[in-house]
Amino acid sequence: SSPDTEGVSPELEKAGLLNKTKIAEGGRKLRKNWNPSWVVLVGNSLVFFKDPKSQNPDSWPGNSRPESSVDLRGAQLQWADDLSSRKNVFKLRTITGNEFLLQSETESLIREWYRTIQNVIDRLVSL
Ligand code: I3P
Repeated sequence: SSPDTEGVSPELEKAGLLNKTKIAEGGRKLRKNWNPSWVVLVGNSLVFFKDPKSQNPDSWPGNSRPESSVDLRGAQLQWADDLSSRKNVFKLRTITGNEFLLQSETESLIREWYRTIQNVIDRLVSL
């Protein structure tokens, strides 16, 4: 890591490949566009990458920077199989009204993501 960031990288909690689509921006509905995304839960944020190789914060901003990131403070999670023809889908809504669907073919995997993100959201409420 560079001298600038050494020792200040927040703890990496979880990382993996999920299917993602953004469905609303500031409360305004968007057209779905599902894509695989490398998702990293780090500190209070969920960070999305196109490149699965750059999950390590020490490499930011290396050859592959995050595509976007989401502040989990005040965010809401809910299962959303009603919002997609896909199975194993949940919706993440940010406090700013951005909405994402996250999906995996593997039920155990998506349940683990849900649980872990919900834990972070709950932890932030009590801070
Ligand atoms: C959408 C695309 C999405 C689908 C969405 C379609 O069509 O097929 O994959 O969402 O369904 O509208 P287009 O490519 O023409 O935009 P799911 O895969 O989540 O079902 P929806 O409109 O019912 O959300």
